[in-house]
Amino acid sequence: MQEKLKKIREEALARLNAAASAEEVSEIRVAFLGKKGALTEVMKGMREVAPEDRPKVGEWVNSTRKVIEDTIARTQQAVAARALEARLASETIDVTMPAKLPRTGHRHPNTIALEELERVFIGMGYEVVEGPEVEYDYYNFEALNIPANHPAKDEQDTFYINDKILLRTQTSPVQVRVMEKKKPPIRIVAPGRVYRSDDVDATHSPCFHQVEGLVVDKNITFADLKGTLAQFARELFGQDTKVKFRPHHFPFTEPSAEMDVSCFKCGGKGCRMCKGSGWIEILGCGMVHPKVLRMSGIDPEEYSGFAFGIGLERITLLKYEIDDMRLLYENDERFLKQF
Ligand code: 2U9
Repeated sequence: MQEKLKKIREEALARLNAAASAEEVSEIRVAFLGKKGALTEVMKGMREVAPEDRPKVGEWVNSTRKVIEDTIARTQQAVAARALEARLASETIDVTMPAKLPRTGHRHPNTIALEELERVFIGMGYEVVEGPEVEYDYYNFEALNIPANHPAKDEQDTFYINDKILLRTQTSPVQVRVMEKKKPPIRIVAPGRVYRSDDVDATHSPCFHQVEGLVVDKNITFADLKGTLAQFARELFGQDTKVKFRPHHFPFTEPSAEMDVSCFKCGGKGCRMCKGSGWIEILGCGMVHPKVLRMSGIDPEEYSGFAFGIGLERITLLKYEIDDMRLLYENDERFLKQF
């Protein structure tokens, strides 16, 4: 009997010594101390032991059980400690490693240019207003002194939803809507997407962006227009920038002009940027036509105003010296990440 118990103890201790996980220790407990375990089987055999030997044998069994139980407890602790150690080692954070930088995006060059333009006009007390891209023919043409069959409608051909509704060709309708609703003084810039039935090339796109401005108040003159746009040019292109106004024609302004700025690359001497002329065309402008004021409910006898229109892409291309407008729309990361 003693031999048998010794064998059980040695086997249990050997297996516990080799146990690598809590599950294994638990299996060993069942194998030796469980209901059908090796030691329990020995206990069941006590009936066959002579009564006088029973206390001694009982003592052997109990001491074997105690040794096995104590070893199980120690092994359990050791296995748990080892598991924790392994987990800590695998989850160690090296705080000296450089952090993974999130790939953040940035503003599109057109947006950068637009926000710069807006900043200049906001600084002069203008409000930024936006309006619908799908517009009534009335707001896009009629209210701007471009009636049916006017040749300007051919130059500004667009996409028609039906006879009365179209994709706006300019952001001027936004300003018309403001004039209808608000009494002067009005001082607004209207940025946004506009559409024309144009083929794509290096300087044209069927969808581009404008920033238009409108000022209406008492006693507004061409001098206000010149002063405002000269200041705008200096803020955008540098304090030494000169401006020049060339007479032009727009149906919605009278008189009308185009404004050039002295070339910010060569200072006016003539270079590739200004095609040798020393001047760069920037925008169109003029005094708001009295008919346009009247149609929107503003009395041209009491009020006058000036307006201007800037092609945003043109400013972006000049600012970054980009020679093809298509690059702005292709969303090629190799191009965009440069800004
Ligand atoms: C109202 C009255 C008048 C807006 C104006 C221009 C001149 C102009 C062009 C610039 C480049 C269009 O994108 S472009 O091709 N625009 O030259 N726009 S005056 O005149 C207005 C606007 C609103 C009520």
